[in-house]
Amino acid sequence: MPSSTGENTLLDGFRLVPGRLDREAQEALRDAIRAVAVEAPLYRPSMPRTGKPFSVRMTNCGPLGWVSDQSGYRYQPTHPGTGRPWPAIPEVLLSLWKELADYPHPPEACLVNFYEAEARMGLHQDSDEAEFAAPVLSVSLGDSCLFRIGGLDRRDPTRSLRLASGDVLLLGGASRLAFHGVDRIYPGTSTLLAQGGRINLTLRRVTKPDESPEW
Ligand code: MD3
Ligand code: FE
Repeated sequence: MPSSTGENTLLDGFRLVPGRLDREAQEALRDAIRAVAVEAPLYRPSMPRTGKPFSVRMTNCGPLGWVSDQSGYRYQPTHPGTGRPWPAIPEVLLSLWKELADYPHPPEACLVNFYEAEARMGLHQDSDEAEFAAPVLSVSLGDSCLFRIGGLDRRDPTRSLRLASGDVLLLGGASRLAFHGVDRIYPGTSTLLAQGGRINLTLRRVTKPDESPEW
């Protein structure tokens, strides 16, 4: 049965785990992501067609990374600026996936989104992957945000939720293809990042697994 947490109904497969990471775990993950961003610097993607810059800066870790530029959205094995392979996904994220994803293969991409105070992410669907049987697992770090999630049609009603540092969100089942976005950042709501801002990490399976071993 779909869960109902307010005025509207959330799609089946949506699960919020508030405060899953304590402060110490958040600090360790922050430091691991800082190391990722040294090897694979944050860059500002642009919109397909228009070339309009995103307000969010991004990087990736894992065998594949999600990129967007004037020619379109895609997954690729290398950083668009350096041409080098993306760094490995930190172990702590792989263990969260094993614990929570209920999916027998590892994630292939971890998109790192960095939001400054004014950054936003418009309502969209995540549909550039070939495998939708796996959930998306998201971890929030730093300042809180106002997250919005709707249904499978852009015009469906939406619900707004505040996501805080250490929260983990799972989008499986029907919710995997729900429209969602980030309406605003609440500056000064966390001390995790000395300069402020919000980091969101999303783990994804991109390709359909073949007959090879499960891990
Ligand atoms: C619901 N990121 O990277 S995380 C994205 O906070 C993205 O940076 C937002 O949307 C962020 O694509 C939201 C939560 C999230 C991630 C993936 C989803 C929610 C989702 C996929 C399907 C439905
Ligand atoms: Fe998304």
